[in-house]
Amino acid sequence: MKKSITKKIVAAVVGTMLFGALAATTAMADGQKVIKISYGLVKESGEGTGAAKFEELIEEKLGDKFDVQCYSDAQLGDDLKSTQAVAMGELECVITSCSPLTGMCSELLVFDLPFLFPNFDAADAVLEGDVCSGIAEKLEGNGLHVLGWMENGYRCLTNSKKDVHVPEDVAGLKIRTMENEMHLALWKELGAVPTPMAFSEVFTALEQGAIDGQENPISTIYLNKFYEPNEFVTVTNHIYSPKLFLISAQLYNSLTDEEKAIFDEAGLEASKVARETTRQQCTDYITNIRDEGATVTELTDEEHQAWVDATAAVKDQYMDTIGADLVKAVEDVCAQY
Ligand code: KDG
Repeated sequence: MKKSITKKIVAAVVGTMLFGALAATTAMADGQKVIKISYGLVKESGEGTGAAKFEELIEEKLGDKFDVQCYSDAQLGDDLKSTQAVAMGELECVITSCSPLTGMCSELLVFDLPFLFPNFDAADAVLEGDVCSGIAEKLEGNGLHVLGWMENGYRCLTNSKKDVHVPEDVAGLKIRTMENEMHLALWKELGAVPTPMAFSEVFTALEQGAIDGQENPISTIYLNKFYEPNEFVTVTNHIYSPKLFLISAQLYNSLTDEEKAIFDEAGLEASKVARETTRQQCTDYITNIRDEGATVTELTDEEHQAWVDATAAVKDQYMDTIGADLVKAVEDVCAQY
């Protein structure tokens, strides 16, 4: 009898100690909310630099409440998977290409139109203007709050087969594309064989010869060493790709007004740093890629025009899907630069 009472007392004491430890641990976690940022490129990329800047700003101003953690190289999932997790409130933040999200928000297809943005000033004016405010409202309805617009950059072609100058040169080449209907349509229109796949699978597919080429900005081509399996690089600049820096709307709406303002301000500053970094890399890395022994072809004005002409039909094909008004609004801004 006496032993069983002793056992019960010991069990009660141990249970209380364990509960107290758990409560303390939970209290620590509650004291600092963890904010995980998922992105697909390497830490040295523009988006990696932007994510680190956001982490610095939030921990400087709200470090007692939030612990920002950045996860590169699609460690937490590729663009679409991570964005879906953020929309569901299962993940806090993501930096993603717009192209895989067009099923969620068809207006984003406007950024897949070839040769729409004549230069970076036009891109900045659109990304910071009313056009993107409308898209942000649509995304809010999908559970996603826009903290800022970062940048993938102007997309360029790489391949393992030939030095490409004009559209006819890509006939028959198996070109990896993002999982996006307009990208598929564009390369099919040019006579290539478009092959959609997630970004994280591209390097291996190139190495194994499952595909002949891919298209991404110069900064991505260099940082992900695509010039190794693809010795031919053509600076087509055929599409300007922005990126979205998103936070769960559920999490954002749980913040105080002061916290929201700090998050929004940090998001804008981090996105500006990210865009500046990507642009500088896209300029500097052309030389780096040549130094690695790859052939880098920069188009003549005549060759550039041939690409513009050869891709024009894709725009007509998607005008209704995107919305003629939205396309015109973007073109009107771009016409000023
Ligand atoms: O996760 C990486 C993507 O966001 C993007 O940077 C890569 O444009 C890209 C692509 O081709 O998938």
